[in-house]
Amino acid sequence: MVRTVLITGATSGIGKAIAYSFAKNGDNLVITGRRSQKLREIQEDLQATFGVTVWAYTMDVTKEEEVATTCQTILAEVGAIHVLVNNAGLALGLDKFHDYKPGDMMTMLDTNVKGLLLVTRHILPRMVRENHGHIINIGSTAGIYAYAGAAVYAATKAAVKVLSDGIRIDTIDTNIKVSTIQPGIVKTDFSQVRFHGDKERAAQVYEGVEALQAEDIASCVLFVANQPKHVQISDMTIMATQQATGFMIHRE
Ligand code: NDP
Ligand code: 8X3
Repeated sequence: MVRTVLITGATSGIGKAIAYSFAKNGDNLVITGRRSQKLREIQEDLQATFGVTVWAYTMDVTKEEEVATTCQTILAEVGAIHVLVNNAGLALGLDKFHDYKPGDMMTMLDTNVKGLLLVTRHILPRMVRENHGHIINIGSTAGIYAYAGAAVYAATKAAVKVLSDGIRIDTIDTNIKVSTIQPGIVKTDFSQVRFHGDKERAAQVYEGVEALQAEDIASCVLFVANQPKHVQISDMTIMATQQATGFMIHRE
């Protein structure tokens, strides 16, 4: 069966790699994110390279009305969503909690938690009505192991894990699956975003360690999504080989 896979935050990094891995698998895609131009470029490339159908919708997951309207439009124009990958997310700053910029704290909460809640709340009811679907939420090892300067980011990712578990309980009498993917250190634009565009500081995060690549996480997501109907992978944690906990990393 050709599935339709909706991905939030598909303009870069892990979300973009997930889009490519599902397209290569022959699935149709709905890609979303705030950067319309990037969405269009990715849409064209995916369609030309893999011959699948790709819809692109600009959607900022922190904007409640925009999420409601866009999700309704997607369900009306595209039809059923078989897999929802809640990937859009970010960390901002790496400061002690008492020094944190309030705006950064709230943006992390709004994106990583409220955004995921809103999108899921709009897409899940039809999955329940039609008794099929798979929600794959991108958490983080930070949701298991808090680390210095990341109290709020870690809390948002712990929330992702607990929300997934709660939704799995609430859909237990359906064929819907809910999975949390918890990556460790992945080399993407994540650190550039975290350090507000400071490329040098971002590069230091990946120095001396062979970090995971976005494609490593994408292949795990595809594996989770490609299990038979009776197999539900609830959680998957993926670390770099020289990583033992969220922030315990051996560097050469
Ligand atoms: P990137 O910065 O490369 O990608 C983040 C994506 O999220 C972009 O596509 C961005 O799209 C989207 N996004 C951010 N804010 C919003 C918003 N308000 N509305 C819609 N989309 C938004 O980082 P990663 O690929 O690394 O991060 C993807 C996910 O993986 C995040 O949830 C992150 O927390 C998680 N993660 C990352 C790890 C890492 O080490 N890199 C490890 C563990 C988890 P746009 O700017 O176009 O809106
Ligand atoms: C993002 C990676 O190392 O900041 O979740 O936890 S890390």
